[in-house]
Amino acid sequence: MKTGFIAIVGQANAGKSTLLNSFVRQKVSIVSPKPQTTREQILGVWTDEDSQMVFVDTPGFLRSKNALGDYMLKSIDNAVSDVDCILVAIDGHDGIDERELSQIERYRKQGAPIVVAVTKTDISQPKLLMPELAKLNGMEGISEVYCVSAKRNKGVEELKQALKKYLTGTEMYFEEDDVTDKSQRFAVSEIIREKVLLACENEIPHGVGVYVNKMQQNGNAWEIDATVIVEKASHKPIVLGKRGAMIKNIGIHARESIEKLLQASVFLTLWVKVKKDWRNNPSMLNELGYTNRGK
Ligand SMILES: Nc1nc2c(ncn2[C@@H]2O[C@H](COP(=O)(O)OP(=O)(O)OP(=O)(O)O)[C@@H](O)[C@H]2O)c(=O)[nH]1
Ligand SMILES: [Mg+2]
Repeated sequence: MKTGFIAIVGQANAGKSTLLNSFVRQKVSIVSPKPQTTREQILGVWTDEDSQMVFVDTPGFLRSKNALGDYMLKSIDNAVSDVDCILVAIDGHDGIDERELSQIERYRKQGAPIVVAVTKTDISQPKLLMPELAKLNGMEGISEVYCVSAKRNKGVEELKQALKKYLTGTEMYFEEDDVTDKSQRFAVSEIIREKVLLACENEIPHGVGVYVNKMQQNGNAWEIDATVIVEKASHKPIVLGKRGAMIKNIGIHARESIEKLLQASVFLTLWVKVKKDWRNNPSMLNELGYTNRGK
């Protein structure tokens, strides 16, 4: 049995979480077109007959502007230390820029082998991609470069198989049927946050936190009560929408996804509350779990 950890890092929106979900064939990390969707390390576990691969999803790179940003940066640093391989996701349709190259340079210092996954090849133009790939192939410190489309499931299996050779462990870290290290409660709060991100524009998504107040199973149904926290009073009416239409819509989509996750009926109640500047408030960050939640 070969086992080990593979950190997935890269710019915000590069497709890291989509790739992680594709590796483990289940949605364990939320996805949205908004940058900074992922806020902390999330493990996705893949076990087959000869290996256990633990993929570590991370927040995209950011310039931290508050305590939550500091936490997110710390979780990237944390994720790349002591892993068997660092998988750098680069958005193939966006092109490769200096930021990506300098980050690869930084990772080289960690000592783990670096593999590059050029993502979103389904929407990249081959003519523009070729010179970029040549740039990467010639770069010192990169062990391999793979092109994938996680959305179309192209190249993902090949990449996963190729990553097995970097595993250095022999002991299983998780049970055979585990897919993530996170709890159901965490998954529920993240699903609600994902639906808010998909529904809201501008700066609102960055200042949204979700707290699950109650999660109770009654027979084959779950009663869930959660609060969507916004950081400015002016954001509350936007998230609520005209006569509550927006939050109702968020609730409908969240409920559908949670029902899929829990394989049961769900009664979901959502509240919206303002907690001014919560991203800089240590006790709020703690309450929302941006410390060590989900375990
Ligand atoms: N067309 C296409 N879109 C993709 C692919 N992979 C990801 N996306 C889209 O790219 C956007 C960002 O995807 P995420 O997986 O959330 O990206 P991320 O790198 O985890 O982003 P952060 O957590 O914000 O750092 C979403 O809208 C995805 O649907 C792909 O293979 N093809
Ligand atoms: Mg992500």
